[in-house]
Amino acid sequence: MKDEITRDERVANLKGMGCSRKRVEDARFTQGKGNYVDDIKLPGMLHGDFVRSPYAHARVKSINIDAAMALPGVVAVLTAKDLEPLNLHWMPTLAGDKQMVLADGKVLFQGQEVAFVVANDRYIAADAVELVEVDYEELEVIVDPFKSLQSDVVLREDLVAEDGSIPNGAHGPRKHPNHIFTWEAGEEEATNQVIDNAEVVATEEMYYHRTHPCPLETCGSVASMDKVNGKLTLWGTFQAPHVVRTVASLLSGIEEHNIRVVSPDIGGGFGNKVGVYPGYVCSIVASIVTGVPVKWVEDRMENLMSTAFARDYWMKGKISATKEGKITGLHCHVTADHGAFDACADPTKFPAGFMNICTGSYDIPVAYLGVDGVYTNKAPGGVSYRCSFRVTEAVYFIERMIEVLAIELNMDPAELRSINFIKKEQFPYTAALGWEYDSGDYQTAWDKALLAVDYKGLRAEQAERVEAFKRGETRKVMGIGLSFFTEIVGAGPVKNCDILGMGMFDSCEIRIHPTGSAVARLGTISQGQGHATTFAQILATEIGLSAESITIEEGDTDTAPYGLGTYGSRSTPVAGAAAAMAGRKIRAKAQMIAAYLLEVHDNDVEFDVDRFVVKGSPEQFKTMKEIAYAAYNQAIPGLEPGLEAVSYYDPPNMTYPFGAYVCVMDIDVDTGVPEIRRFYALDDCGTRINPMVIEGQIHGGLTEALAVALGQEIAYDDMGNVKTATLMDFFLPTAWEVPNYETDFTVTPSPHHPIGAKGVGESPHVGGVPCFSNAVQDAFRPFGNRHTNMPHDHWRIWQTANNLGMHD
Ligand code: MCN
Ligand code: CUM
Repeated sequence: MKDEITRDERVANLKGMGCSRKRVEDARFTQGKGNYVDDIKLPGMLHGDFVRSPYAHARVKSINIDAAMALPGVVAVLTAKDLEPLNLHWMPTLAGDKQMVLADGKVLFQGQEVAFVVANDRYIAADAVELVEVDYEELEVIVDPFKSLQSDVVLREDLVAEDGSIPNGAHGPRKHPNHIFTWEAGEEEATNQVIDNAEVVATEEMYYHRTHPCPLETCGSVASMDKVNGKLTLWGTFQAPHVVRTVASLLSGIEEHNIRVVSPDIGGGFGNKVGVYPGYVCSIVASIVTGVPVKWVEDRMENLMSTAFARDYWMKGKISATKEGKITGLHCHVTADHGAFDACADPTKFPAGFMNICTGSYDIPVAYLGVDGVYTNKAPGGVSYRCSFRVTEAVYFIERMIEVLAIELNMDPAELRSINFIKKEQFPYTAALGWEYDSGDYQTAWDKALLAVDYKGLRAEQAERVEAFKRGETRKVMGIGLSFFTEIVGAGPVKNCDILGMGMFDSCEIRIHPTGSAVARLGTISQGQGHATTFAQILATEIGLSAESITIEEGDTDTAPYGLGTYGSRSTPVAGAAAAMAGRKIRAKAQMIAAYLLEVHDNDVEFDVDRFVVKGSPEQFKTMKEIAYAAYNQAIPGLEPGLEAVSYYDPPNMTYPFGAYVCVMDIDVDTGVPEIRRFYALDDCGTRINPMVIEGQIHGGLTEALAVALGQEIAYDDMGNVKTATLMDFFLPTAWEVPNYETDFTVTPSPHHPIGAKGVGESPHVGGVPCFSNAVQDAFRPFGNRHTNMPHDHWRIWQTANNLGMHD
């Protein structure tokens, strides 16, 4: 048989890996056809709303619901007392702690859930919230973790024994009633010895402020308990729907097969939707109590005040080096403010996430990390926000320490990085704090980045600008922000990583239809990352059917195979690998079918783009479409009918994407306004599945990095009031603030991933925050700046200039 199109055309038709295929989901999203939680409307559905605490710390003396219940349209008002008989007034957190679902005797942060009002519509519910009378007795508020560890005020009375002793927490002994855990990695004594005897030592303290992912769609759920068939259906903003099903079953006692959890379209997650919130539990209980569906959707203020925050890390570092700039040791201590309940979303064995990647991209012989988790009167949550489990903190820490060391050594910070990079031939590289980096070529990426921006030229220009400033010819200073990051994504080997005991594998199930199209279901869930587009591309290349004819489904636990969900940029490293492996199973069966049809031995056919050909005789072939049909209409000896496969993939290691970023900034010292002149981002995420989607991820992550570095903050006053709970106060960048990003790449495949791909979703944020911050700090370096804390908003930048005497 002669082919009508060329091989290149056949490859192009597949729209497989490497192709900038347009996002298939966007036709729906851009035409108002998305289906989000709040779009779900069920017959007879009721609406829930929370009474929340105005105080950050108070005893709840009484709750009077009479007036609220008397309001027409109010169906129920739930308090902790109602949940207690069901043992649902508290719930387990992902970090091994427990959290009040509704205030049980006291409140511990402003905005904490106190009562749940259920009414015929959202407006009545909101009115009734105002009618619930709560009698509070204010208690002393602690918002400073250092003070918390010194205070006589016990925040979590439930965690102190009657004799006053302090029982162990989920992560071992606790030093104080307000202490959560101590977590250590590396060798402290050996590190101290090296640092004490070093030629050069730089020390610095830095605060990575509290912030919030703030997805445009807030969190919400709709619960529907069908009492006739005993089935609970829960729609919600879940980044890990299967885990929610298991937890819901364990908590409620409803058998797991009777629970269906669905994540419909999600309007941005960014980590905010990993945690389990009281609203989810209350909507379930309310549906069980009332017998009709109950919806709960939070508003913007509720989202910013009470759901998963990010960061809030006080970091203290010491780094030592030789006079020539070779780093010899690194010591890091963190005081981690986890708020009122430890509800961080980390793999169980890692209470401070992967903070122990804080040796960064550098070959550091000895290191130590100690983290102390502390309770305060702030919202619980933690970790989330494009972070890869605290990797933003780790990279910010090391990239600031490098800059400070460069000042100490009076050396160029780009050169200092070069001197210390882990070298290409050292991979796989075992870092001092335990991780095995899979692959990397840092120097090549760095050289490419520095060349692209003409780094030398920029430094010369900066030096001239400093002189001009000193001569009084300009009021603008120039900063060159550098960052080189190594990410750790793809949790992760089941032997190391679990969430609530569930090993962190992931899954893909493929069903090929007789006409050669397919549906594939995965254990992950897109929140905007474009999985429907990109997973189909992996499968297209692996099984030889066009991506256009492969439907991707995620998020419905009744149909998708069990998976651990989407966060920590794990979808590509784990579910992407499962997709490739399932695709290969399809291919293996297809090979047998092809051989049968072509009347040759199995080993005499080979895969070629979209078909199996007889080796050495390319005119003899069967396309995957033909093979799919044969799988259903031919009786093939020794083979079952049909063409399906499933893979549960336990990755042998995580993947370690990396990148080199440069930001050039001009700062007006009189207004404190930074102007980003240039931003160059080189990312290496191994094999690239869809370059356009990758670029979109990078633009998004960089913009969120800009936000965090230059102004975004969840700030509290001493009374524990949240000062930034609206978008008037909480900085979300718009097109106005966002510069033009130049993206670039190198490709260093992961050696253990079936298609060599690493994750990328969180990389730009992880590398971006230190890059923007370093740009601000570098602008002031020639005037004596060493370190100033983020967020670098206009006021703080102005203050920096002022403190350096630049307004005199
Ligand atoms: N990709 C690719 N080639 C690679 C790696 C990734 O083409 N080598 C593509 C993937 O196919 C996928 C996207 O890039 O379409 C992101 O993949 P990956 O890095 O595996 O990350 P996840 O899909 O697991 O997404 C999670 C990550 C996280 S943890 C946060 S936080 C974040 C982020 O994604 N939240 C987002 N990006 C987001 N983007 C949007 N629009 N919305 C969010 O909530
Ligand atoms: Cu850490 S934010 Mo993402 O992992 O969902």
